[in-house]
Amino acid sequence: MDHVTTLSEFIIRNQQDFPFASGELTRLLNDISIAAKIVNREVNKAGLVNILGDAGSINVHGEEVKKLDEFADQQFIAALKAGGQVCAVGSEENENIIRIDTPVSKNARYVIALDPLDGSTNIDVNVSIGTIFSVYRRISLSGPGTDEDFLQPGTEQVAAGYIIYGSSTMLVYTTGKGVNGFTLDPSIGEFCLSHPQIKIPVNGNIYSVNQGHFAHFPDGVKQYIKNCQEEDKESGRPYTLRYIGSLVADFHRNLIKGGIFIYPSTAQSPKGKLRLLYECNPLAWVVEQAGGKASNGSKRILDLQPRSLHQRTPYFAGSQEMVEAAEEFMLKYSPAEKIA
Ligand code: P6P
Repeated sequence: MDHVTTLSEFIIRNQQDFPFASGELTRLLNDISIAAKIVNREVNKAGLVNILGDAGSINVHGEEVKKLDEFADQQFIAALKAGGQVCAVGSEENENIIRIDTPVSKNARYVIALDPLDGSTNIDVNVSIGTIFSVYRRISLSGPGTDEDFLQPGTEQVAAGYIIYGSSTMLVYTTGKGVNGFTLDPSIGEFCLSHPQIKIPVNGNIYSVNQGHFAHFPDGVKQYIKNCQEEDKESGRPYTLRYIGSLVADFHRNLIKGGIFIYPSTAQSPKGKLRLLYECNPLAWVVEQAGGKASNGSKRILDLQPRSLHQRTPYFAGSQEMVEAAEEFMLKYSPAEKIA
C-alpha cells in the first residue's frame, strides 16, 4: 500500500506554500481536526438517542445531553482556545463574536468564522451534515479580536474549508494553493490525503435547489430551472435535480461530480437564507480554487463587503459554465436582483 499522507504531514510538507509563519497553520488546522474528530464521534452516536437521551435530557451517565450543534460549537471553541492561534471566533451558534482573552490567544494573528454543525436538523434522519470554517488575518492590532476583524471580504481569507460527516468523514480545505481532501481513518484517528488537488468539472448536469420555494423565486431563477428541465440532447438536458437540504452535502457532491447549487432570495428569505461569512465565503473560495464560480446571482461572492456577522446572501455556486448560465438568466429576467 502506498504511504499514507496525514493532514499534519501534508501541511508540514507544503509549509512554504502557506501564508502563515511556520507552524501556525499546522496548529490551527490541527485544532480544527481534533474538534472534528470529537464531533464525528458524537454525530455517529446520534442514532442512539433513545439510549443516550434526547437533547435537554439527562443521559444514563447523569450528564445533560446537549443538542449536537451546541455540542459542536463548544468543541470547536474549546479546541481553538486551547490551540492559541485565534483571538476571536464568530459562530452561527452565537449572536456576538467570542473574544478570546487568554494570555496565549489574545494576541494571536487570526480570527475564525464557523458554522459548527450546518444542517443539524438532518441528524434525526441520518443525512450527512457538516462544519464550515473561514480564517482571516486580524485587522485589529492586539488584544482579543473585534467585529471589524470579521467584516472583511472573502478575498481576504487565508484558509477555508469544511468537514462533511457522511458515509465517511472528510476534511476539505484551501489556503489559496488548490483544494485538498482528507478522509478520516478511524482505525488510526488521522485525516489522510484521499482527494489531492480537487477540480470541479467546468460543466455538469446536476442542479440543486429547493423546488418548494419555486413560486417565490426571482424570475431569473425560474427561467434557469425551466431551462435545466428542457429536453436538449446536445447540452445533456434535462439535468438531474439533486437536493439533500444539507449545504455541505449538496456542495460536496457538486464539487466532485459537477453541478450548481442555488439558494436565491425567496419570500421567507428576501436576502437569501445562507450566511455570507461562515457558509458562502468559505465554500466560494473552495469552489473557485477548484476551478468553479460562486456569486449572489450578479456579483462574485468573495468581493462582497460584509456588514454584519450573520448577514445573509443569495447563493449560486458550482461548475463555472452552469453558474455563468444562471447569471445570464438573472441578468435577463431579474436585473433588479442586484444585491448591494
Ligand atoms: P431549505 C440547513 O438548515 C441549511 O442551513 C443548509 O444546510 C441547507 O442548504 C439549507 O438550510 C436548506 O434550506 O429552505 O431548503 O430547507
